[in-house]
Amino acid sequence: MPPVRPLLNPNTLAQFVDPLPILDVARSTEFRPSPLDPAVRLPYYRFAMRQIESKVHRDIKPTRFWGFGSSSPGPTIETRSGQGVLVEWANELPTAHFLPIDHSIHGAESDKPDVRAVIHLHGAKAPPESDGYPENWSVPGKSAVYHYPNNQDATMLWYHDHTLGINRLNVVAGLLGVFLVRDPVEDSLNLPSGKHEIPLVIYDRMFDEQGQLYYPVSGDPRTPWVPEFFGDAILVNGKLFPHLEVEARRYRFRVLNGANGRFFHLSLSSGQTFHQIGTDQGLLPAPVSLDHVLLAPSERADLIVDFSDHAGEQIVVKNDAFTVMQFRVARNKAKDTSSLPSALRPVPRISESEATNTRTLSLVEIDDRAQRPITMLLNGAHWKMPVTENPALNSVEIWNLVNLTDDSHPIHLHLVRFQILDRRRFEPFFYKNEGVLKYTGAPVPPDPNEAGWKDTVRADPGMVTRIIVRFEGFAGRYVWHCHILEHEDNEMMRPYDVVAAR
Ligand SMILES: [Cu+2]
Repeated sequence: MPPVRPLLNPNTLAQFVDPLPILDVARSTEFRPSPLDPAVRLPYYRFAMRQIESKVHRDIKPTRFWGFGSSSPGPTIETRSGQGVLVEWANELPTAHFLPIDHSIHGAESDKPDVRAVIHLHGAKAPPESDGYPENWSVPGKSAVYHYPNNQDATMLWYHDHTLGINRLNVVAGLLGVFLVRDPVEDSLNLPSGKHEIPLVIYDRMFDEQGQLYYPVSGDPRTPWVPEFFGDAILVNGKLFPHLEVEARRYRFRVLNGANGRFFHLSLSSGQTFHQIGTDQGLLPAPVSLDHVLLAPSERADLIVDFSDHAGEQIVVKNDAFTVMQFRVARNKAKDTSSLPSALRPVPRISESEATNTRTLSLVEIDDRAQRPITMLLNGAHWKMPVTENPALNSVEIWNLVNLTDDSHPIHLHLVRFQILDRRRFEPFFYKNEGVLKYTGAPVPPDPNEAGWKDTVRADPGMVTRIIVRFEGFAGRYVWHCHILEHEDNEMMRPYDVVAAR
């Protein structure tokens, strides 16, 4: 076993000594022809993945990351619905990886280059050749130009690495960033905007005493993969325990859980409620009042927090008992002309009668004799097996996600948005033995803040989670997978085909 480097204990650090970084918005400096119509010229961005150094805390030495340009998270891309953009994802990383690759994992065998990257724009309705298929990786010195048409509602998307077999390591290294789509419905709502609208990208990491990223390994050097990664240092926009000076007024926070495996359960130390106005794929029908928000990896919450009754207070964002960051509210009440409308955007329910197919798909964990996880599978199938999910373009399907494991898995489908129908307790042993679903509880409707368009759903243990999906946008090959990146890397991902009508 390699010696474990002495690790940093974040609880020994002073809190709230660093200001929250506000992520830069990328500026396009040129226009290039659209691949769909050369007469149309689209904003073109070049995002170079590079090894950088960044200070995560005043009292920690600079940390090596892999970022975009000079930052991790990378710059935010902002565009409007229907306004396509071109992004060149350029791999300018070094040729050696600094996190432990498991060469026994599919797609990361020793004959593959250590450093590979392919960027997926999570939640984008993008053509298959621009979706960042996990096998379409580039090595250092190469790049890929992707076209995002953005024919979709206003929401917060995010870009991150998706490379087969090493995705979990590339994301921990820092390859992630925010992508905002805006539209006229959002414009008409008069929500807090400009400096009063702030993306918060939250994820957990581990550091050694030298301030360098640490990623744990199993006890077996031949198979260093670990089934989950939970860091004890929670970063927001790349800082540990940051603070943000806010005015005593309403703010809009675009929150992303960018963690590999940690679920965040966030609240405010003031005990105040806040409103969720949007989810993964855009605005909810109406604001939902909450005192906690639960976010699985890759889920987004669009939140309105009103500090107007808290002038002069210091409010801590908590993840259960743990400290995430601090808001310092100014002493004087601020003028606030923004609004929190009672109606946001209608979300017409997809009727179950529209579904032409129902798929029952199990989530399975395979353990060794010591009950240590070896791999995770979707419906018992490995990545390399033939495609089994092949919905027709524009058809509606219901997917029953049958969770036979003890964990909650955030399941993400590329290309599409969907609605959650319900979750229902069932008898896992009977299903394993007989292959028949025997329900032991009544269907539980989605939480109020899940009642919008989603692209990731918590499939809770012991439950059948039903989603309804219209497969629209493009035909071609995509993937669906668990967004716990350790699971995804170790087989909990499958290709799927959207099939055009003949
Ligand atoms: Cu999983």
